[in-house]
Amino acid sequence: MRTPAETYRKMRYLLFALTLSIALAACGGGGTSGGSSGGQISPVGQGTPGSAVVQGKVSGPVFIAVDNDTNLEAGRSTSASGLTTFSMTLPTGKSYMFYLSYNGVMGNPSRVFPVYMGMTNVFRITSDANGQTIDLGLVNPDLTGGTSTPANNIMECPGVMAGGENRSIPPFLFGPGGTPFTQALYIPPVLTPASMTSTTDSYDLAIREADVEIIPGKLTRIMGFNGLTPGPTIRARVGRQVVMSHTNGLPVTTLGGAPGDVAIHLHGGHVPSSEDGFPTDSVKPGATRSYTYPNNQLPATLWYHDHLMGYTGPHVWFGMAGFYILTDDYEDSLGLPGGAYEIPLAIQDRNFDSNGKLVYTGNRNGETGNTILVNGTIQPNLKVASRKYRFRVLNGSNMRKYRIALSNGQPFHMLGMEGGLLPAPVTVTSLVLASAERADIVVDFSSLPVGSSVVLQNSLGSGSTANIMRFDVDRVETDTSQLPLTLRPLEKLSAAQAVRTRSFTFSGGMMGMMGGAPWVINGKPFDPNRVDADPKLGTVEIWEFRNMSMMDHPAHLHQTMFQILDINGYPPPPTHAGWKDTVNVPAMGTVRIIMRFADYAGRYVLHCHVLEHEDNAMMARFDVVP
Ligand SMILES: [Cu+2]
Repeated sequence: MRTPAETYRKMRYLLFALTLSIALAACGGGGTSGGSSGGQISPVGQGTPGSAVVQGKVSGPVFIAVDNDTNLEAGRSTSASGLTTFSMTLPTGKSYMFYLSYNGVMGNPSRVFPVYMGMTNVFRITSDANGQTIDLGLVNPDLTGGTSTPANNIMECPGVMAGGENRSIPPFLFGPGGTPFTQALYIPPVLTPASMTSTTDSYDLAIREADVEIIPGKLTRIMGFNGLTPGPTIRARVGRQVVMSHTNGLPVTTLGGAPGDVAIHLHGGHVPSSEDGFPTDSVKPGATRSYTYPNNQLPATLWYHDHLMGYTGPHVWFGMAGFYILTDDYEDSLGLPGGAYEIPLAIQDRNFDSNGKLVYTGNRNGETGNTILVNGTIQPNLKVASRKYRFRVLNGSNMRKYRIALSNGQPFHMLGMEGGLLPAPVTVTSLVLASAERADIVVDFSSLPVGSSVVLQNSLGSGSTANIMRFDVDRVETDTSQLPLTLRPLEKLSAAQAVRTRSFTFSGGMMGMMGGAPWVINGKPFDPNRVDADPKLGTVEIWEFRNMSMMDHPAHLHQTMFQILDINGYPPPPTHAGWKDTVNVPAMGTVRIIMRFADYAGRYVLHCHVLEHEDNAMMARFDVVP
């Protein structure tokens, strides 16, 4: 029996010999955001001590699991040479670190795995002759197949610290009557410029805490642009400059214990480095800062949000995000549904306590909530006419991934994703959106009779996270809008244009050990003073993202839109074949993107858009050099 301190010293001693560390987060079945029982899973209820058996084959001399909270060893298996089967039973409700030492050489980056309680978790760890791990994965339960139940779908697994498992968080709080779809969708106001010149629209925004009614009859403290969440919508035109002037009215310490400093980023904006909201380029409480956006880019659904170093997760969770919709004359000429028939939908998940207070736990695996909001309204309804609508859908969630689909199975039409219009609409019946991804879609309600309803569903969710909002057809209207056969020609970048290929590996870091970073790129935690890539201004490059972990990492690049070359070796689906700024790099998968670094030199960032991964160092600085 070791004391925690003794174990800690033991682990320090072992560290020099580690070639691999795997952080394992025990995934409980008692959570309210998707921990329902299914298949072979036998979840253990909240408050009940459970256990999970971990088995695998390891070729290193030591394999050890350590409780990450107390540094108590949970078990150990030793292999002197060759492959040894290990098996250990771990108490659940904790997170674990696994270490494989091999010949005293530091090797591959670590990986993150959930451990599923009440069942056997089989890992596959194979090293080559040099001791480098060549194969590593969770064999059972199979998280990669298409048949996984919500309980073993990693995106539904909230992790040991996630809000869904926090017993202070009550089950999902519906609106009045305990039923969804009772509140009308909130549509953020379009902000009027404080001043306009022949070239520039200037906006003044006040960032502040505010009490808003999200749950009927209760007040929820948020922090938001003009005290709203989402913030007011900015409508911008290509070629007209926008100046957003933010006055930071937050206290020094704000909600969730986060600092009141902010760094505002226009997500998807092609802007000079000085205007990009670099994570350490912060605006103190009481200060005012203007950001100038040239709008010298293709029209698209952009959004603005806080990007403060280490605190983007809580700042966005508590409300700091808003739409920025960029249009031009050409798009106007297409006759797409507009005005009252063009509606932004920001989908976000949150947890509330029984008093209506937002609860943020800072789960380093990614914060998830058991309550789905659209534009800050819990599972709202929208009264629609029997005609076409254009919805600009944003996954504004910190971590949760959605597969959107309509409950009647009817198709919808994709106009584009983050970077604007595709060459032609793509008709689909469902679409997966990772954090920060957008879908510009047209839904045609004309075949639905007045009085009928259709639900926008999330087929990756279960229970309270399975439904997003409901459309209620309440009138007939003449529809003069168009869904054109073609939209906007696409300049397709080809691999032959690239002057260089760079590789970025996304993986878990030495979580908790020696104060290390939980998430890293190319084995390194974010350092704002270290330049990890230096593409030359005006050139085209290919960047390869390798995900060496069992969680998805939606990779987001600042400065420019990109195109996907391939995902796990396959060309992207037609929906993803246009300009994008975020691409989901699937667990253990590889994605290659291509882009041109035009117009602006200076420092920018590449990062995972699971906000708690980003906050926990999964970010890299790159400098565009003249
Ligand atoms: Cu990530």
